[in-house]
Amino acid sequence: ESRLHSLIGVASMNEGQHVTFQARVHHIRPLGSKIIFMVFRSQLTTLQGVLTEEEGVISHNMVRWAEGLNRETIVLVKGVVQRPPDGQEEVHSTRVHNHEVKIQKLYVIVGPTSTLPFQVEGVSRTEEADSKEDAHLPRVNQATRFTNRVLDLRLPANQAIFRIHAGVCLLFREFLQSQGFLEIQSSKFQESSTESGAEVFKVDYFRRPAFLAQSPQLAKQMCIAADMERVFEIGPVFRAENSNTHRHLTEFIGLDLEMQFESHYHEVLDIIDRMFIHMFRGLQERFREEIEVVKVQFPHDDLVILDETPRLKFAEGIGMLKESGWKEEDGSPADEWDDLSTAAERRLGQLVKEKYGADYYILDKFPLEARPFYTMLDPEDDRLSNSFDIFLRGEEILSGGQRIHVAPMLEERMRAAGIDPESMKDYVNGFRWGCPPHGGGGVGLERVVMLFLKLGDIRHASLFPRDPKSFAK
Ligand code: ATP
Ligand code: AMO
Repeated sequence: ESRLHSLIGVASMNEGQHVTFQARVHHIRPLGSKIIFMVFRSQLTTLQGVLTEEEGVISHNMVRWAEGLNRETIVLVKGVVQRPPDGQEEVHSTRVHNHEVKIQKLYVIVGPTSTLPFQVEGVSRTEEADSKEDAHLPRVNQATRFTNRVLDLRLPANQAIFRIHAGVCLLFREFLQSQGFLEIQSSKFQESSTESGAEVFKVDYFRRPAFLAQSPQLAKQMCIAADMERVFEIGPVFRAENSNTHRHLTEFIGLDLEMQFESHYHEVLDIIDRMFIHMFRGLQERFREEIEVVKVQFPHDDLVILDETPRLKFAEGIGMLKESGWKEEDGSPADEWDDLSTAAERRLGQLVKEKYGADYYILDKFPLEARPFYTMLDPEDDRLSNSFDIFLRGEEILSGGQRIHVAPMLEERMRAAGIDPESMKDYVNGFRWGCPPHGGGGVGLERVVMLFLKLGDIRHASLFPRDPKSFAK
């Protein structure tokens, strides 16, 4: 067992306890010539330490030396937990703790050897807090933070975001495993494209062309044709879309699932709905501390999840938009045969929130033309499809639906989309050899994290984000 205490543990200890911990120097503030306050930071936690000159115990030189330490230095601290005098509670914390540490010994483990491009301490508070405290610190723009991402990731809010990021994967996997789904990992080298809308990245595969997978769509369907019944995958997805928006990355993590169903594709939708409820409630219960730390930097209201998720037909959604006075000039045609634009999605999200009070809802029965070739037609109206999108705070987080499982119909739809079935022979053979009725969906992990925490920009939800501007010199 480690002889070190964790900073979060120290923050909840009783007065008088002797502690030893390792942390970064987050902030240093002198009080007169004999006292300095040092704020220590470790992951989500910050805690104040106080070093006081004391005859025969802590020398004047020791205090001066400590005051001169660089921020971000990793130190080993020995001390005693005490209550700060009233009015001297730590003010630089992401969350205020009622205790501080009286520093008895301080050792440097390692410090920065070059000037930091910005100070973590200077960006770890909201705009509001910034204006009150430390107005002297230089403002740091987002670009500087992203080009120095390692330093940026040290922010307590970022530490919390990536725990929640892992939590989304954990809850997705946990729920699907409990429902008998098998976890798969499909190859990212592909022979052809999979999603009609998005562009593919071409790679040189021993001088033959290959493509990076735009989704595990073909592979997960082939697993159903191979009798695996229920599968899911968590893996990278590549899209060569030159979309410089707040919600598009060129590489993101896809949470995909595919399953056989008995009689209706709503069996798939029901599983997906229960999965999301499990995920959002699980995040709210198990990641409370992380959510609060994120809120310090990205203020937001908790997500509202109803016991019964509103399910609307696409045409009903368009009807609500039209009724609210939505016009073509507002961003997209309010037409039941066209896909929704981002602006229309958001407006519809507001309307659903006003009507049902929900931040999370389902839109079913999309127009066939707005969907990829593999989507099953609605047997009652072949201008529609058995497919759905799911929205969180008014933006798309999932696309899914029933797939065409009969070869002749699939081949016809491929030709109509300008795809030669022989160019995707391995895929088409899966159906020629008999495949059960099935459906599934795909979620963008970073979108879920961004919208759940209202981060405003998908880059905040990606460790080292890749977008169309990446690798530019
Ligand atoms: P899909 O699953 O359909 O790919 P998506 O969430 O990736 O969904 P897109 O289909 O790429 O999003 O786009 C959805 C909407 O977002 C489009 O209707 C379009 O209006 C908008 N959009 C996409 N790219 C851009 C862009 N570069 N600039 C502005 N809006 C865009
Ligand atoms: P789709 O193309 O809608 O569907 O993608 C599924 C989900 O992935 C997310 N997403 C993205 N996230 C970040 N950056 C992007 N550029 C990006 N593009 C999409 C969205 C979207 O809802 N094969 C189907 C899924 C299926 O039917 O199973 C597919 O890939 O959250």
